[in-house]
Amino acid sequence: MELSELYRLMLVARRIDEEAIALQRQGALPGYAPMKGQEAAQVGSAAALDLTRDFAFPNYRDLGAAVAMGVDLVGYLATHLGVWHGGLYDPRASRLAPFNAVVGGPVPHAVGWAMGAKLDDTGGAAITWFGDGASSQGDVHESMNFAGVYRLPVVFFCQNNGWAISVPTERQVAGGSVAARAAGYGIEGRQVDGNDVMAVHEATREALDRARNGGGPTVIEAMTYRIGPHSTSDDPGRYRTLEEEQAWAEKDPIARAARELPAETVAEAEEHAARVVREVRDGLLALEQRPGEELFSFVYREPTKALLDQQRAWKESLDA
Ligand SMILES: Cc1ncc(C[n+]2csc(CCOP(=O)(O)OP(=O)(O)O)c2C)c(N)n1
Ligand SMILES: [Mg+2]
Repeated sequence: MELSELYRLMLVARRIDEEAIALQRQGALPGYAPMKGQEAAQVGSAAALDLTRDFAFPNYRDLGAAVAMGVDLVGYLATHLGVWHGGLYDPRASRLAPFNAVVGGPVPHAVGWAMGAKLDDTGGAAITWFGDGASSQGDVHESMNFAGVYRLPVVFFCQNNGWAISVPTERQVAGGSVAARAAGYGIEGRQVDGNDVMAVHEATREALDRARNGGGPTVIEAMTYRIGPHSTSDDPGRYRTLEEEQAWAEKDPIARAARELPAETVAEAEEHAARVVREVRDGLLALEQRPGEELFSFVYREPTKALLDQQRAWKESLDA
């Protein structure tokens, strides 16, 4: 994919991200995890997927992946609205699993999917996005080892954004590198400049090709930065310096890509992003509440007695 196209996607992600924060401030969204600064890592990697056969497993901060994969953004952001179990988009059709708020949670899911793809010989690969903090979860180590043993078609894409809420990478990642761990699992590992969208795109394409061709898993560690707060209820001023924030703001992936593009391409992308933002905002605000009854549906195939008791109590409380 060309830089101009990746730029357009990154800018949509940036502007929707800003809009989501504004909607949270207006009370329309209960909470949101901003991804400002990580557009190149997310868009560059997601744009490398083959949506006819690959599948992606994101966490809570991966709006840029949803944008690059062409997911219905009203349906995607409905997850943050908390109106239903996960978003209101179709994960199967879009190839993007509902995002996971469990740190490290999507990683074993991707490995399980990759095991299925290998057994069924589909030729598809899985990708999962997770953070530097998530990389120290047991689930992530077990997943990498399992994928290494079975040589599964999966790309472990770590967005090292410097922080796990208020804990810096150096207190989270022993040995200093997530990519270096890959060697211990007998798989490929590499670090990329996570703010260089073309470099991320190329590295991910290579890793996905290798996975699809039986070459096994890859760990990619994209070095980037979370420019904004951890979430709309976080104040980063309490744990990091303004100098650090300013130094990284200068490496902004969008400004960096814009410097390499003609001014009219940049202006046209801005107009396009503004249009998308209007549509998404109108769509989100028009969403109706889902029936409360759905709180109890789809939890188990056969509802448990405890769940049925809760459902009854809930109904009685409405009648009271
Ligand atoms: C299993 C689990 N433990 C703790 C939390 C609380 N929590 C939410 S985000 C977060 C930090 C994750 O940091 P990182 O993996 O670097 O991702 P980032 O938020 O920086 O994108 C923590 C501890 C959680 N959601 N799930
Ligand atoms: Mg992090």
